[in-house]
Amino acid sequence: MTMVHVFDAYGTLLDPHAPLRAHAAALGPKLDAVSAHARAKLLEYTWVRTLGGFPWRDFRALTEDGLRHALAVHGVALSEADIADAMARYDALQPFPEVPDTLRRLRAGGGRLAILSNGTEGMLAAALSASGLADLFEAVVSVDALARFKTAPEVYALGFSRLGVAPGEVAFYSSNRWDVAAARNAGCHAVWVNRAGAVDEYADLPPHRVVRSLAEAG
Ligand code: LAC
Repeated sequence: MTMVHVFDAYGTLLDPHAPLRAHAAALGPKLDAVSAHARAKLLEYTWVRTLGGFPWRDFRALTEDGLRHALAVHGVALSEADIADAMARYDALQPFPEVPDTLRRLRAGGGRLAILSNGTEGMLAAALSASGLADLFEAVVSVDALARFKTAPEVYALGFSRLGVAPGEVAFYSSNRWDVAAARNAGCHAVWVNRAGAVDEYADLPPHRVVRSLAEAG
């Protein structure tokens, strides 16, 4: 059976911390804390809003909500122009260093590649175009069509139906351990891209495989 390689986008293929690194001078020593807080809040908003059935607010809007909360909590003043600049940079995120070669290798071997992401269709299209990776994927599936975020099972099911495959035919790669747990729960071959050497969790839904870099994929 030929597996279809399905990737999470932010944090797995694309580095989501670059937009704030571009404002390192203004953020000073709080850069890492602000960026981590912004990402954590973004994810919390996706889970809470999906769980509660809140009115739809897409990933771009929640990214900005998380950023503004992080700046307020850490007492950092970033001008409106700088916030707009940081948000624009989410449309030009670059892949982690090993990603382009890995994807090309998988494609050259006849692999089918796709993305399943919380990102909006617009954000994903822009970032993939900016990084020159767009042509490598047969499908880029955004949650926009569902108006629900991961870890809702419908999100993973949307990926399977768009690709016309059974869950067991999907190798799903994510750097987010919670996303790996959800993919495993949905029936995928789940691969945790643990670049940071994070401590394992969700012991009842273990990854089938753990890699330290996407270069080990395949
Ligand atoms: C995504 C986020 C969760 O791309 O990283 O879906």
